[in-house]
Amino acid sequence: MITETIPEIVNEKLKQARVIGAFTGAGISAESNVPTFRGDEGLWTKFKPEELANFNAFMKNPELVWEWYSARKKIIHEAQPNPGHLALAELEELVDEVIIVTQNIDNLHRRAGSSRVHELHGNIERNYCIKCGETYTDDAILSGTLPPKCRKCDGLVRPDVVWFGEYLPQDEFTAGEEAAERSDVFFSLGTSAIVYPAASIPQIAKRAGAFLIEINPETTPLSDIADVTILGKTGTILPEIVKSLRSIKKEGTNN
Ligand code: BV8
Ligand code: ZN
Repeated sequence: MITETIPEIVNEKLKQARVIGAFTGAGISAESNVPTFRGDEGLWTKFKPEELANFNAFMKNPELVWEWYSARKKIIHEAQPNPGHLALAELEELVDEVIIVTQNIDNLHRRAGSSRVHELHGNIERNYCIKCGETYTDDAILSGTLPPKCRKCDGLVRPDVVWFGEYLPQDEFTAGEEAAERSDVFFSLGTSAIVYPAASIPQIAKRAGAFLIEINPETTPLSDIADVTILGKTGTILPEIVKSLRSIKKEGTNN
């Protein structure tokens, strides 16, 4: 079902749910003014993410790749969690288990208060030396010249994110698969669902029997298998969903 409003079945499924999973992409951070990847307002529209977020591009032109990442780091440092992130954090008060499996590297789910977050593609606030593995915070490196060099071995320092052609952190991906398999209701929020193997997570949830709810302003390849696709912004729809679940739960306790 593809709709612009929240169908009653969503409230029914959420009321009964014990475990809720949420797979999120750049769209959930769009209302925090963090640009998405493939939208036309994309940060560096002249480049495709695949061209910059890859190891060869980094080795060939570390200055350019670091210009892109330091621009994004500055935007993310200024960014605040938006009502979509906050609604997911609030859901933890209403449901036994809420597990976030995110492709985002902006740390906004944790900053919104979500306590169980699995980062499939790393975290832009972490950096490490490609030679000796020494780790660096943003403060340590953004004040210096780019590309940053390791103070221990003079190796190149890179952001701790998963680039195209690189493997995802196995523990995070396994945790994401397990969350998908255990979820009664599984959300796919603000993602074009085209980057693999991350995009297999909501498919695993559906195959394992979860009720799959997609919230995105446009349809995606996932819309074919989602039980419900709500065409809208997560910053608008998620707070509405959490508000009605809260009142249903309150009624339940009153009578
Ligand atoms: C891998 C971190 C095994 C970095 C990212 C050829 C060679 C090598 C690999 C491949 C290949 N061909 C295909 C592949 C696999 C490749 C892949 O899937 N490519 C895609 C493009 C087809 N995957 C990989 O390479 C992965 N690794 O396969 O390793 C391997 C190993 C060796 C050799 C071969 C294979 C690694 C993928 C991880 C890449 N890293 N990010 C960084 O961020 O800098 S991916 C990047 O895309 C982000 O993580 C992002 O999250 C992710 C997905 O994008 P979305 O989040 O969905 O964002 P997008 O802009 O696309 O969509 C936003 C949506 O939000 C839109 O639908 C929009 O309508 C909506 N929206 C807008 N506003 C709102 C909204 N929604 C709600 N509310 C709003 N207000
Ligand atoms: Zn080093």
